[in-house]
Amino acid sequence: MGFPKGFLWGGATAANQYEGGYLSGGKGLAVADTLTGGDGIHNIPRKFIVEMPDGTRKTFGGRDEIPAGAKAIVDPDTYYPSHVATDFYHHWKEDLALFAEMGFNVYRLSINWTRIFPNGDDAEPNEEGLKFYEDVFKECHRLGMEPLVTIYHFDCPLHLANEYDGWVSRHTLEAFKVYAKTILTRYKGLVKYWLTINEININTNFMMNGVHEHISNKKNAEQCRWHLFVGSAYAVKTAHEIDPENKVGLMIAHGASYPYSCNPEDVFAEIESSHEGKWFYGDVQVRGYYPAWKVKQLEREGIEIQKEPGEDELLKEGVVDFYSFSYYSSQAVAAHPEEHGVSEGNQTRGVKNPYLEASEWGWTIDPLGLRINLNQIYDRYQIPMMIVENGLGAIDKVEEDGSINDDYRIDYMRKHIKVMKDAIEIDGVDLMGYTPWGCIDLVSAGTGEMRKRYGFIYVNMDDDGNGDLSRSRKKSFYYMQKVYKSNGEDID
Ligand code: BGP
Repeated sequence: MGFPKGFLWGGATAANQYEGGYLSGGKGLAVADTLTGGDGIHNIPRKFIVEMPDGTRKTFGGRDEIPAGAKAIVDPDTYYPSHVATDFYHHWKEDLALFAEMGFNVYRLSINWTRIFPNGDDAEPNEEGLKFYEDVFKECHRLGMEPLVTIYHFDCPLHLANEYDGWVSRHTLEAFKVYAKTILTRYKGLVKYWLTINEININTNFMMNGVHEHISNKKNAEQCRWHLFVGSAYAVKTAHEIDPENKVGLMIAHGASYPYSCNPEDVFAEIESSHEGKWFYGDVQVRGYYPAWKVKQLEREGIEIQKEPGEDELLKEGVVDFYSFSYYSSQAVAAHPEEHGVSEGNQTRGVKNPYLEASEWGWTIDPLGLRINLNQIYDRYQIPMMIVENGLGAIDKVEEDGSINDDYRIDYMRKHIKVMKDAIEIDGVDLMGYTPWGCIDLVSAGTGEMRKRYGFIYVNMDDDGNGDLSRSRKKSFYYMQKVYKSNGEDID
């Protein structure tokens, strides 16, 4: 009963939101380094400052289209949260020790492509970058933690974005293959758990991937998706060739979604939305081919994806070993959404669900939705699953004595861990691990804020870059420690 022996307990971070050291050790610029902070509660988006083809400067919202030929830049007078972030680059030993103290036996982190290849497509990798992660992985092992490494987490090299339109271009795919093979080779024996492309379903076609015209140009968006799928399959296949011990997962933002009502129109709207938003990405990476509805859709819209010989086969050869996903909240879907209120989500929007409460950022809190997901995914694919992100983004208050009493976060974690246990014990799903998001405070991907904190460890840093970056344990730190050290037995 309960969580199986050897269950992977840990936490998750991403280089562009956590590492800082944005030019240290030979690192190059990534698109994320050109994104400012925003304000998620007041709907003020992150921004890009870009140089237009005629040499003038313009500012765009983080999800806007940027005209072809325009180049995102780092403006010396603007504050960019990723440049220091919460500075794992200079605090890694201290942070890894805290993770181990919390009881982690796995730690999910991403490798910053531009630390290894500063422009993304350089002829030789940067040894200083390779050595940095090697030291981190060795320290993880010394402390009893398996690294779980995301190869690509929202960090398209800026050079590839500006000069090649990012993942729309085959050049980016080819550069990614070299990058993936380089790290898979270098870290053989040090890393055995890998994730290919973070939240492949929501980052396929926005500027984070370097793609300029992503809304108006559907053909580009589909080509971008194809390149990401091929890149992911290549990474899986290569990982298996380099070391048959390697286990590789996909990474999908898999919020739960419900038809708004039992009106068949709402039910069908939900099917279409889930097809497009989630299952498409799972089907391709678990089964190795495009689902029938997508083939029909592409035909109907006259979109012909540019493929190289052997790529269809590669999708089949590079199917993943496990299904890993992020889960924060759920959404309702209606055939006529304009008749209902809006509900925010992890880079997505749905219809307001009257049965659920939401966080300060408008993300619903729905533990049972996680159990629904675990059942649906397992029913569909019958492969092991891992929850590689989950958690509550909230404003924390530091008391005069320095304590942070985040009972709201403990409550969120407890309810989600409870349904994981139910899904294992009662539903019989094969769940192999749990790495909640932002186990230590870091920059929000969606809003660029620091005050939207997920951590069990507090970092003294604010939205404007003030703070001494000191670390302290929140109340939730001790709660998670108790859960982890009891292998999920003690969750009350
Ligand atoms: C996912 C990303 C993470 C992370 C998280 C929380 O989209 O994989 O990078 O940031 O969600 O989202 P946010 O930071 O917008 O609150």
